Parts: sequence; C-alpha cells; structure tokens
Amino acid sequence: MSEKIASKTAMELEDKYGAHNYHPLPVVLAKGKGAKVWDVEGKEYFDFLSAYSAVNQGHCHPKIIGALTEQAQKLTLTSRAFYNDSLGVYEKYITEYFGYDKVLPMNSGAEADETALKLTRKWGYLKKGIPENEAKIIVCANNFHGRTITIVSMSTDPDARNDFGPFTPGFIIIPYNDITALSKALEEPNVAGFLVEPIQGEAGVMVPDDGYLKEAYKLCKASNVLFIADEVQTGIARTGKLLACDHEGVRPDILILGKALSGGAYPISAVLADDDIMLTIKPGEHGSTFGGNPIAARVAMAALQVVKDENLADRAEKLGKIFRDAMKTIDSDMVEIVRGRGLLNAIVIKPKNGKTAWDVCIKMAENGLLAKPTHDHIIRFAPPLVISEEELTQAIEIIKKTIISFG
Ligand code: IF1
Repeated sequence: MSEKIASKTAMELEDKYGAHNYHPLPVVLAKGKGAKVWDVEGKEYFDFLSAYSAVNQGHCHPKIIGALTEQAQKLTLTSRAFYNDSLGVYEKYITEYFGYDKVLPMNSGAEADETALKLTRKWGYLKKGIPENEAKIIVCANNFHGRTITIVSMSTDPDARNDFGPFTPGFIIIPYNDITALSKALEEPNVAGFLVEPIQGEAGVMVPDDGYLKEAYKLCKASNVLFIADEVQTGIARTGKLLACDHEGVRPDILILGKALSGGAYPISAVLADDDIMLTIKPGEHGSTFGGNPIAARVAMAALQVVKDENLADRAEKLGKIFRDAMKTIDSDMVEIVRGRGLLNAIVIKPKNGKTAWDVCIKMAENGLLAKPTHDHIIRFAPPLVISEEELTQAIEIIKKTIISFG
C-alpha cells in the first residue's frame, strides 16, 4: 500500500474521489519531522500551519509516536462499556495538569464543543433552575467552534450556514470583544453560559483588548452564568502560556481542548470542569465509542508531558515576539497589520497589482514555507512550537523575500 505517488496523481485522486469540501494549496505532503514537512518529490518546507495548531509539539514527536505505537500493540479500544487500564491514569494526569475535578474525553474539537454545550444546558436546568427548554447560551459573532448542525447554528459565517438549516435554537449572538454587549445580554434571566474563544482563530487571529476575558468572567460570575473557554486552537502553549486564558488569570468554568492535546498524532479532545458542573451528566446521557480509548489516553499524556518537558509555552512566547517584530519591519505596503500572541499570528495583506494573500501563499510554498490564507486577505502563521530560533530566522527570511518580490 505504500507505493510512491506523484503530486499530480495524488491531487487528481483527491479531486475525483473525495468530496469537494476543501480548497487545498497544490502541495502533496509525504513526511514530517519537527517544524518541517516534505512533499512526495522530496522538497522541504517549513510548516507554518501546524495542522491548524494541532502539531504544536512538532511532526512525529518520538515520545508521542512512541506512546502511540506501544499502546497500539497492546489494546486499542474497549468502548466505555468496560473499564480499561489507561483511561483512569490519563484522567488523573490531565485533571491535575489543568487543575479541574473531572474530564470528559471526546475525539474532535466539535464534539468537545457539543459536549460543553450539553453540559452547560444540563447545569442550567439542574443547578441554576432555568425552566425546561428555556436555556440560552451567549456566543460571539465570527466565532469558529466546528461544523456540526448545532455549532453552525451559533455561526455568523454564511459559508458555514447556508442551506444547512433548520438550526438549533437557544443562542444569543453578541459582538466579540464587547463588554457592554455581554453585560446587556446577561440581563436575560435564562442564560446558562457564555462560550468564547480567548483569541478568535478562524476570524483571523483576533486578539481581544487586555482585560476583556477577565471582565467577561467577572460579569458571568455576577449573573451565575458559566464561563466556557474554547481553547481548542489557543490552548496547549500556542499563545505563550499553557492556556490563552492564563494571560489574564482567568480559570474557565468549562475548558474545551482538542488539536494539540495529541500533538497531531490522533484525534483527541476533552472537556474539563469541576464536580458541581460535570456530575450533572449521568450514565447514559452522553458519550462516544472512541472517546477515552487506551491509545488516546496514552498519546494525550505523552503530548502534554512534551509541552512541559520542552517548555513549549515559554518558547512560543519568546519566538512569537521575534516573529512579530520581524514581520513589522518588512518593507512592503502589502503588509497592512501584524497581530497575534505567542506563535499564533496573522498578517493582513493588502492586495497589490491584483495579487492577493492566496498568491503570496503559493509563492511562499515555492520558496519553501507553507501557510494558508483565510478570508481572502489574512495569512495565519502558526509553526510548531518546537521550531528552533535558527529555523525561525530562516523562515522569516523566506516570508520577507516572498512579500518583497511582489514589489
Ligand atoms: C477545518 C479555522 C483553524 C477551532 C476551535 C473548535 C474547532 C476548531 C476554536 C473544531 C477547529 C479548524 C478546523 C479546520 C479549520 C480550523 C481552523 F481555519 F477554521 F479557523 F484552526 F484555524 N474550536 N478549527 O478552531 O475542531 O472538530 O475540527 O477538531 O478544516 O475545518 P475539530
């Protein structure tokens, strides 16, 4: 099955036999190590997408792959009909790591978000005393939480919603980074929770004002409303702290994690909360066949241990500053705005002579660096956090050279 395949053939196969729900850059990857990937022809690239921040620990980290292969040879899946000898060990590890009473393990980020929404409603009815079917959850405009029907029901992006209705009711949508709007929305008595991304990723790496999260948390507490942080993309050292909420000393009532929880080796997500919230869900009320399987348990422990052992949060903080400073000195009017935190950054590109962010990404790929445009004019830059300072310097040179080549 591992016959060699040319780029052109690989792309034709995906186009002919796969659903057309993506528009990838024309690069066919075959290998990854640390901050680098190689295409089927052997060309080397810096990976500045990191699978949308799933590969924070670098491609094929030996400790994570070691845990994966070791467990894969012993026991892969038992379902939750029985106990297994890895899940409890992992649950103790991750709850102590993040400081919560309990964890609920799932697989994808969207599933973890769905889990958090169900948990919030359950808590709203059982603990807050909201009348049946009246629970509301406040969310932010331009959010991204995944692709399920309920999640796109909270979305304001036409591509995410068009022709996918009817939608799940029960959401109040307010502008992001707007404390006054939150305060007003909290006047409604049946609000159970406020779901927020500490930095909006898909929206183009929108960093809120200093103090926003802290103030939002305080307002939620004053109204007996749960503060729910979607740290699927921002969590696990990406923004220069273990969690993006740590920048403001906020401890979410419900914490949602995914992506880098496995370092990209396996689909693993998790919801963390204290007993008062988590124990409102009873046996039979929620779950998943694969959630908390022995491979996932061992992989997640290894992935989280790497983050600690290799000081990835501090690295992201330090290298992020170097990166943004370098981007701000690019002598081109195509660079309109540079923003971000840690190694989650974006550049807003002003189109020039008909050339857009897409053209810049195509050219960067030719020059050996992969990144993907979002919303036509924004390029997200999020390398694996294990990238060395020397590699980062080389990558910065590629980005500079490419942008300057557009004149
Ligand atoms: C795709 C963007 C990133 C997320 C947050 C939940 C999920 C995501 C904050 C769902 C997923 C993804 C999925 C990916 C594109 C992507 C993305 F471009 F949309 F904005 F990362 F930057 N919460 N983010 O960012 O997690 O179910 O996918 O595991 O291809 O859709 P999932």
